[in-house]
Amino acid sequence: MTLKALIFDVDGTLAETEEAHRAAFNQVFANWGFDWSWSQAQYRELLKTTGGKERIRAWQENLPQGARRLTDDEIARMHKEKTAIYTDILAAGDLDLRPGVAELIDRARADGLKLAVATTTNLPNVEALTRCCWGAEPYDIFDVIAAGDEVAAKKPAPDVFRLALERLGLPAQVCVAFEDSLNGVLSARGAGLPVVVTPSVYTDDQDFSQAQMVVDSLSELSPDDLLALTADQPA
Ligand code: XBP
Ligand code: MG
Repeated sequence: MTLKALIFDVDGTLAETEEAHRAAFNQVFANWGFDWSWSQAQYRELLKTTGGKERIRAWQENLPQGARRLTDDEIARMHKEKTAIYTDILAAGDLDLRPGVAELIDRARADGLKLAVATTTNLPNVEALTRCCWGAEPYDIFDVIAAGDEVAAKKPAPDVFRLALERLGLPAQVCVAFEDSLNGVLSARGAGLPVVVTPSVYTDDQDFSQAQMVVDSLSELSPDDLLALTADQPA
């Protein structure tokens, strides 16, 4: 099958964003008067729950009996504030794309491939990232974006990759997904996509045996590697 599109996860794949997310969560907790502060070791575990609202809910489940807990409405409000803090951090900071990302996207565009995003994070965070890393708006870089709460079930469910495929108007066999986490690999594979994994700082201990390819960085990926990935797919 001929390669037609590349579909990218955002956090951990395009850039190492999770430290900025963690800082934003801890800041919003402090703003709300909680003494919760997620360490890097705790966050590594918490990241296994995808989605910020879902992550806060999962955290609350393990609090001692009688501890103050947020309602779903409060979590939604808190998460909105967390998004504002995160986008401010990116606007003020100098986050870089991971090695090879910019070059792969430039090459794909020049070769006439479509580019898409399939992410658990929400659209304002994708905007913050493309502004910070490319100095451009998301739709200047990507043809299609499937994000956050647009789907009922977040990764590892296949919904967000299926939504990206639907918006691309393409079957999975002519696309390649890029991920950094096991939940992302399960989601992409569930949608029928071949997956290339670049493990990130928070996912480097995960099992990627279901991925078609695992590389330290996308600069290691040759055009022939990409073509081989779709050639292997059943018609
Ligand atoms: C990563 C996530 C996100 C971020 C936080 O998603 O699980 O939840 O950690 O973002 P992906 P939100 O790698 O699929 O982009 O707080 O906006 O959910
Ligand atoms: Mg990710």
